[in-house]
Amino acid sequence: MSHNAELFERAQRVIPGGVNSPVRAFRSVGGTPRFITRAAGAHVWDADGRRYTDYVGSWGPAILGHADAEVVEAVQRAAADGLSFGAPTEREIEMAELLVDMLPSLEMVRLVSSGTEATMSAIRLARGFTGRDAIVKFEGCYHGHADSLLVKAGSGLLTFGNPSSGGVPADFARHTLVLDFNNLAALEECFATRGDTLACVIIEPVAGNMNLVRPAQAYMERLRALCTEHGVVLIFDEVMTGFRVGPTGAQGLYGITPDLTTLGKIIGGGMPVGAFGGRRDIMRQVAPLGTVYQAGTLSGSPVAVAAGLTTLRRLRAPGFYASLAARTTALTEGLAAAAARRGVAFSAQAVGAMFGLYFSATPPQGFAEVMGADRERFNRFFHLMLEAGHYFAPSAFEAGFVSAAHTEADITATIAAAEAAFAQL
Ligand code: HOZ
Repeated sequence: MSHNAELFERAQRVIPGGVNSPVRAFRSVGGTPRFITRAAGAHVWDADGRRYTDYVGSWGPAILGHADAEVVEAVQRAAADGLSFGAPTEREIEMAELLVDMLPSLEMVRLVSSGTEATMSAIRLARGFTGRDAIVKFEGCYHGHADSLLVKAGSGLLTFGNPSSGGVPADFARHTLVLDFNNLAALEECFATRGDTLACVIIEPVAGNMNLVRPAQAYMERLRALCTEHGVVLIFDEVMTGFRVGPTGAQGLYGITPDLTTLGKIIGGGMPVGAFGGRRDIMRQVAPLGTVYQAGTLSGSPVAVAAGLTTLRRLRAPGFYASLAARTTALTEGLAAAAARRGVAFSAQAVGAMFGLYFSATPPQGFAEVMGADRERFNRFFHLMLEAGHYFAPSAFEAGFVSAAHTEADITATIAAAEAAFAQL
């Protein structure tokens, strides 16, 4: 039995499903999860000593590559001075100042410990600010696992949602309306009938939890206009896209200014950090200034903030994003060309350093099209690539990530392996 299989068996005796986050269990693709023992640059190693070129990158944070020397050193130095104080530190101010400087829509920001905390808090804040209860999210967008966000569409276009998880009271889901991503008619109808009762709309501006789905520019512009018209707080969940699709996230890429933004992943440089921030008048409602309560013992952890600060500063190097985007596009174009040579219906696209792979002739525009792609083929492709030493997300519904540590040789080797895999599908 392989070490990975032994560890999986052992893990399942004491951890639900053997994992601390469901997608890691490989349920979607089948087979045995790889237990990672170490990572460096663009590579991870598993318990059997096998090396993989990694396109998960800790689901986004590893934009500089794994175990970047400067980030690791910053963490070690911070840790030597104490792990956590439950009191403010100067480094938190530096982090907030840097975020406000890097992202023009942020006037004030609060640090938390995860993306889930960030979105949950942003929604409470939007409700507190507007005095309204109803919120809008989009089918296929994921914003962490807070109760009001684990909701799927109801029976009709404008009926409130149903829980998508056990343990979520139907009464909570009742306040969440779920719309179809990129569907302009549904958006117009929603605002025409309920616009003045909505506290907020929360959206992944480039959806990264139903594979990768790009928004239509006109759709995003109309969404912004409708929110302004009806006094609805527009929340961009940039936990995944923030500092990933470009230096100013998806909001910079599409030229849309949200009222609030949630961040995570990259801003922690691999350590647990999240943040929510935006308009000063809204952020001033957060306790202790305002009535909206939010708190955390480990919020602004000095060690995590050290990792995040070091990472964010490195992203400001001239040409950083251009070269990262070029490498990501080289991957997606190379994969698409390899599939075409092998006659496989496949498409791929990159947005900055984030990408989507689809076993369908063209990239999907929304949730229904994502669901229509050939999942069985993806699963076979995933396992062939894994066997060949290339680690993609273990689900057809996740986006992929390229880091600054991926070399041209890494990308070329992945494309060559993919061509061999396509030939076997
Ligand atoms: N939230 C991630 C999927 N989009 C999974 C995180 C994990 O399993 O580490």
